[in-house]
Amino acid sequence: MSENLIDVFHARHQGHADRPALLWQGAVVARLGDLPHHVGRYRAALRELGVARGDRVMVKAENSPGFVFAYLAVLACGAVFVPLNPAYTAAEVAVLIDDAEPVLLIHASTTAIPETPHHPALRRATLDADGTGSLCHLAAGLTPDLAVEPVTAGDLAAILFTSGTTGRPKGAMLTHGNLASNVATLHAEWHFSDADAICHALPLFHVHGLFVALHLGLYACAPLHMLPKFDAGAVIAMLPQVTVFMGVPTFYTRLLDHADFTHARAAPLRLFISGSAPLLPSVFAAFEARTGHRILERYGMTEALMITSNPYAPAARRPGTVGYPLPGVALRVVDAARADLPPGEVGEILISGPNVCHGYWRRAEATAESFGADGFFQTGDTGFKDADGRVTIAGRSKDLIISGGFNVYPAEIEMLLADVAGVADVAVIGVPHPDFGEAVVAAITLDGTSFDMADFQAVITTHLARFKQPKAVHVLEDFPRNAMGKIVKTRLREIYAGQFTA
Ligand code: MCA
Ligand code: AMP
Repeated sequence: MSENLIDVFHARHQGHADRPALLWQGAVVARLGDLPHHVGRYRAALRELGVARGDRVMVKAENSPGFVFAYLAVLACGAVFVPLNPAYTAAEVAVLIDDAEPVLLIHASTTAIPETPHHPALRRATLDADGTGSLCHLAAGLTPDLAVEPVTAGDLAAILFTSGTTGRPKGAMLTHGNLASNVATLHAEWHFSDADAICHALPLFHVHGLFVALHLGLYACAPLHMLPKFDAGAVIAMLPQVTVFMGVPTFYTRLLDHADFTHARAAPLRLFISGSAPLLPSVFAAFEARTGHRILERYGMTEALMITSNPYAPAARRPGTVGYPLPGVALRVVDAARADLPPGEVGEILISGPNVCHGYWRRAEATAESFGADGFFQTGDTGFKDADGRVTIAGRSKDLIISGGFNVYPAEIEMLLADVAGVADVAVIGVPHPDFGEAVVAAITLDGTSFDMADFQAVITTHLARFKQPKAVHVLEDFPRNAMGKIVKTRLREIYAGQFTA
């Protein structure tokens, strides 16, 4: 039997043909019963563009119904979906094309796209949020191809790039089995049903928007009220029509900053979920005081989808913790020798389960490093368990900044900036930020040759997506260093801790 995720969704949609699947700008664009026809047109278009089983299809586009149909069509082809942040620069995309070697690049007509003379076979198509673009036009004129490629649970469904602590992007390989098992688990744990409707304001190019919010709607037969992007006013206006909202902590602080976000507005919802970055207990408390709702915080990562969750019973949700490992997930807290630590002691978090990816695309070494001989995946997060197994994230052993829910790897920026003329040394750190949680800050020293701040800034804007660009740059005489001469980033973080919050 085929284990294509599309077949899983279709089976769940039987008997719900009239239920709205997707709403865009307030209007129903697809019902569950006609979803196969929408997806089938895109599948026919993908086939015309040469996409076959196992091929990578790269998509760099904003949220839109066409994005959803194209994604589902890629899976229906048995091909591999590779989403990219539309904010990436051409330079960032070029590296990922070299790595993933897609047969097709679907992109918004306004987004930065590199020339690719060394990939002559790469086809291109456009997909714009207003429903225009060559892919949409092609699909509209074709007879739906309703076939779904049979695959096994172990076949690749998607590759999602995470920048990696070495500064070189790594593609996490997620299978149909990873995706299907995680959505089934979340559906049960978070008590989803066909009585739900979801406010979807997350970008579709990351796990949170694609594999949590979108998949839950499709799996539960719960209409997805989708927005082009998060906007507090638009979300507040939509709340009377939905039962569930999910987002990154920045969404919650922005809602709380909005005068129209009241107890009455939040009253019809049964569940607010937060993840992708730590939710401050002060935000949890302010949200409860304003709305009476206790936000359900969960923990996940690109390589493993959702890993732990606070309990569904509101009273059992505890701020500052990420709850318990999801059913089927084994979570260990270990010391440097990979020995299990007792409750209360902080160590590295290791996980295994049907949610964990099958390694990194064409990176056998990185895969072997991340999975120990025992098969447990090293998350790069540190934390501890209570006596009853409840997990608290304490920090990260990986050098990572999470800004507004987007990951920024300092090593990538440091490598780039170290090469700028006149720069001797660079350190990139994250410091507290009232809106984004953490903000990127760069500190540099100069080597005494010619240095030009305008050239330096130009390198940043040409090479780095906006969310990775340092929100402050400090030129130092020297760095705080340890006895080995290594830059002490913890000291730098202390020095600039009040940069945005003081
Ligand atoms: C935008 N900017 C940012 C960010 N977003 N800077 C730092 N961090 C960001 N996240 C830039 C903009 O380009 C702009 O620059 C300036 O900051 C202010 O933009 P603003 O209009 O305030 O931003 P926005 O467009 O409203 O976007 C903020 C946002 C967005 C809505 C919070 O960042 C967002 O949707 N974040 C969600 C990310 C997410 O889905 N993560 C899940 C990853 P300028 O003024 O120069 O133009 S999945 C994951 O992590 C795992 C699996 C998990 O557990 O879920
Ligand atoms: P990504 O690589 O974008 O999938 O980001 C995954 C990382 O986000 C995890 O390894 C954690 O460091 C962090 N993260 C996700 N959810 C939470 C949470 N609820 N609390 C703290 N950190 C989180």
